[in-house]
Amino acid sequence: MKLIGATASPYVRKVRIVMAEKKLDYQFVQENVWADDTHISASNPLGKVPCLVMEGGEAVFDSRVIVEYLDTLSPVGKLIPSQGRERAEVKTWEALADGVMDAGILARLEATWVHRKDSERSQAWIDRQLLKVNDGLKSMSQGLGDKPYCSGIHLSLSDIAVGCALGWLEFRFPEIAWRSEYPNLGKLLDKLMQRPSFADTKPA
Ligand code: GSF
Repeated sequence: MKLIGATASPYVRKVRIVMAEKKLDYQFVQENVWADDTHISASNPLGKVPCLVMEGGEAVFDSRVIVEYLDTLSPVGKLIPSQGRERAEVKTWEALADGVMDAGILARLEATWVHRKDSERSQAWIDRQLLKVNDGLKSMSQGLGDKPYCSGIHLSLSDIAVGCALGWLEFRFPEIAWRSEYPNLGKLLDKLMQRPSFADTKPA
C-alpha cells in the first residue's frame, strides 16, 4: 500500500498512527497538494491528502474511510468497535476531532492562503471557525473527564483522532491556550506522545 500525504497534515497523521498501531507496512509518498505542479488529482479527484493507493492501483479516501479499512486488515490493536453504541461513540469522537481540524484549517486558510488578497479575508469567518475549535475543545475535555482514554479503557481511534487535533493546534495555533484551560487534554496528549506511533509522526 502507498499512502500519499504530508507530514503537516493532521488527517494524514491519523492514518500513519493507525498504520503504526496496527503494525501495517506501507510506503509513505510525500506530496505538496498546494504546489502548482501537484499530481494529487490523478489519485484523488478532490485534490486532498491523505489518499491510500492499493496494490491494484485503486484509491481510497478520505482519512475516515482509510482508517476504517485499515482496522479491518488485522485483529492487532482493534481501534474501532465492530458494532453498536460503542462504535457510534468512537466514530462521533473522530467526527468531533476531525471537525476541530476542519474548522482550524478553514480559519488558517482564510488568514494565510496566498491566492486571497488581504481585502478578501474575513475576520468574521475566522472568528466563526475559531468558535467551533473552542467549543470542540470544551466538548472533548468534558467528554474525557478524568478517564484514562476518551472511550472505554483502552486506546481507540477516539484518542488517536483527538491527539492529532491537539497536536495540530499546538503546531499551527500556539496562541490557543487549550493546555491551561483543559489540563485533562494536555495530560492525554502527553501520554499519547509516549507511544512511538505519535512520537514518530510529530507535525513538521
Ligand atoms: C480532509 C483532508 C484535507 O482537507 C480527510 O481526509 O479526512 N476530510 C478529509 N486535507 C488537506 C491537507 S491538510 O490541511 O491536512 C488537503 O489536502 N487540502 C487540499 C485542498 O485543496 O483543500
